[in-house]
Amino acid sequence: MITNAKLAALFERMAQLLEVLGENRFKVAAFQRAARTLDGMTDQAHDLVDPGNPGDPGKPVDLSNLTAIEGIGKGLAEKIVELVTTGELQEYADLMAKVPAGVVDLLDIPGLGPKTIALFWQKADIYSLDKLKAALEGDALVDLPGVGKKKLDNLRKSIAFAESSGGRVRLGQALPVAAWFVDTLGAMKQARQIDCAGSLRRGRETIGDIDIIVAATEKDAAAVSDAFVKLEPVTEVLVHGPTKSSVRTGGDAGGMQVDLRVIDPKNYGAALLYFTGSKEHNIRLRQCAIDRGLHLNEYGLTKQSDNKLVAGKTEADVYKALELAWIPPELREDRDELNLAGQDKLPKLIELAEIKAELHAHTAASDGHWSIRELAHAAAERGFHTVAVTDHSKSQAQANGLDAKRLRAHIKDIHKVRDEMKDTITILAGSEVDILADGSLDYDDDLLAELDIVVASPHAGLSQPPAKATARLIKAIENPYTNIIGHPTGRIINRREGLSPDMPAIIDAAKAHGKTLEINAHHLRLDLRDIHARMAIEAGVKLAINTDAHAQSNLDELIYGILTARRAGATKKDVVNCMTASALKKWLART
Ligand code: DGT
Ligand code: CA
Ligand code: CA
Ligand code: ZN
Repeated sequence: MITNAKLAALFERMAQLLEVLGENRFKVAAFQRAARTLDGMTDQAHDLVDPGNPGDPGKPVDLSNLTAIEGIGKGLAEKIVELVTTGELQEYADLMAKVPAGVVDLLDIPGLGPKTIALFWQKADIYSLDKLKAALEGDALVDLPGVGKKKLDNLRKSIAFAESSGGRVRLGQALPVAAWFVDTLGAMKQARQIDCAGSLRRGRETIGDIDIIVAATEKDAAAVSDAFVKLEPVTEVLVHGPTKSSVRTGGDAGGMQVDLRVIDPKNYGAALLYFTGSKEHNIRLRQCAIDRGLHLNEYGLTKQSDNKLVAGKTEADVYKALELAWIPPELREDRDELNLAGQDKLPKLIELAEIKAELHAHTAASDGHWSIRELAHAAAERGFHTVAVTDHSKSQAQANGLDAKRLRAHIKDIHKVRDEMKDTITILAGSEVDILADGSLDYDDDLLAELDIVVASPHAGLSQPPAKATARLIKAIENPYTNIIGHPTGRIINRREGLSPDMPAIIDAAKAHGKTLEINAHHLRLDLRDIHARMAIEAGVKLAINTDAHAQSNLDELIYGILTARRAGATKKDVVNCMTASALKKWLART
């Protein structure tokens, strides 16, 4: 099925291509608007397509369900129908054919827009990343209109940063692909058990490759492997054997390697343990086995004396035979988990279902795609008792941030819905207030005082030096109206480094002032990152886990924030979103 997200990505890409080609800006804007609308829609456009009339193929397709969507005219509706019914779009193929493939690659470089790409292509004959990198070795491009020294410096930095990701993909890209493979193969009757392993199971923010482990008997192994290498997203088969296969994916699951291992059911737990890693955790475990006169490998735990199998069917069996509690995958990084497991003192890690409040979300008042009511209903459907409406502040002009007057009107609107829905969910009137470059907040104190909750976040000035960043964030923490520091560094995974403040100093300040640091669950952010969240917990600082939802689909990203928090060793006591409604209310009144 073509999801709204796929349609939106395609229209966004078409807008970029049109811009590169210097086409009419109204046409560009129409594609951009359609992309935004589709991205924020609750219904799937796919379901609104008229299936046609097979008995009468000449009968025109009814577009009215699609054209009823704001921002979708007849032309765009026809394109959606073409995509949904044929899986392709001729106009997209035509546009792609007009632009060299290397130029399309340039669109993926962060901070490099279509207009500049067009300029480089037309005026400097640059139509690939290699050519761009060569040109950036000197300052030749500085003479092009609108291209200053600073812009070129930024471009050099962002190319270097993107390349330093070393082909690792974000957790948020890999997890849905892995889940699809697990579901699809798991449906085979030969697959007795199936799990993700590797860094994905450990919830790391980026993934080198996807590892999948499946249990099947020896006679069924080949059937599972054969099915795997023939699955639709597979574009290249790197290895194909009955017990180990490895493929590369294309299309929406673009450019990922997936390793599959087929394991005899009696060794399944040992294999899952081994291939979940981390490698460092495995090495510790093996030493632990040796100390007990045992031997551990991917087939099981055996006695050194007579090679007899002691454990192997489940992970818990193996840990138990080593006198350890079962260790959650997110903690298997060779920190202190073996010690804690030996003393049965592992933290009871937070779970998705323990989150009862969303404290950072946007509506159409700024750059969200939904109303206060829609947000509140979606939060209530997830079983939340509280939701905070936190639209952007005035400095975020490109995100339609609210000035004082609009915020006051917005607070009134929020209160209206709050009163209307008071039996369903508690709605807080808040704001995501910009932390300006000097650490002051984007609204005056008297206005901040009218809000129930303040999430203070850095958005601009993210390349300032560490000492400035530290002073900036500490000043925001000291502001008496601040409740939560939102995405404290502003980093974007694989794309933007963000601020590099002195984290221990930030954590000290948060502790001293009783303030909370956010793990922003958006798959591009995961900010605080795991190691910093761990430092915060160890210092006794509370965390918030928020989705920063701009639309319904963002709420599903909460899982990435949870995985990050689990890697930090967080329990529900460490996370303000797990508080009861009354405790949360008290907390907000106090801070
Ligand atoms: P990635 O894919 O780079 O994000 O990280 P992982 O942890 O998924 O690593 P990967 O895919 O190379 O291997 C999966 C697991 O298999 C790894 O976490 C631990 C285990 N493993 C792989 N190679 C070795 C090894 O040489 N020694 C040990 N002890 N374990 C290994
Ligand atoms: Ca892996
Ligand atoms: Ca692997
Ligand atoms: Zn936000």
